Amino acid sequence: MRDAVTSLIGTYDVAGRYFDRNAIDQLKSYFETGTARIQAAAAINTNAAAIVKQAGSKLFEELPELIRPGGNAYTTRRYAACLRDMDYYLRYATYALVAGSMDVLDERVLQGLRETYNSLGVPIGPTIQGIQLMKEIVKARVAETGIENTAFVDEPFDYMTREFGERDI
Ligand SMILES: CCC1=C(C)/C(=C/C2=NC(=C\c3[nH]c(/C=C4\NC(=O)[C@H](C)[C@H]4CC)c(C)c3CCC(=O)O)/C(CCC(=O)O)=C2C)NC1=O
Repeated sequence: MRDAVTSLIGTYDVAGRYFDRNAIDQLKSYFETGTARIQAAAAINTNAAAIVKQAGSKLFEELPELIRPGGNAYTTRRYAACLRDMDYYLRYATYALVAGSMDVLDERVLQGLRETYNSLGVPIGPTIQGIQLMKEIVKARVAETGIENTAFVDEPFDYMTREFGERDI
């Protein structure tokens, strides 16, 4: 698993090169945004259960067929599995935010996920909708902590959406 710094070192080491201007700019940006990223992760951590619950309620309000007989989140067991998955996405999003790298998502979350979902009939479109709902809730919470530009918060949620959605052709 890599973070922004170790990936950069990896790239330059393979080429046997010192950090150039481009690398220095990337490092600067990583450290300059460090406090905000940690603050965002802290805001998510203390509210994780509420964020998942809120996003779940909104998702089932928008797509009530999911929790009706025949829906994939119907029955208490599957409902709970769905919210647990949302919790996974949220927790790993915080790791990626802190790492400044999406690598952890590839390695721990996305690998093989589409196959698992397909084999269980878990619909990917609605899952992505749930991930996007969490993004909006998280951004609002992060904004409440006084961080003005919350654009960086989008990255892990959009990355999961893109990678997960893209492979579902
Ligand atoms: C940390 C990485 C990680 C992920 C991401 C993960 C996902 C994951 N979700 C699963 C199931 C599931 N996932 C869902 C999710 C949903 N159903 C819906 O209709 C909604 C759209 C959606 C919630 C948003 C459901 C309902 C199941 C249970 C399906 C079944 O057993 O029939 C399963 C099958 C095994 C199990 O039930 O535990 C896995 C492996 N596991 C992991 O270790």
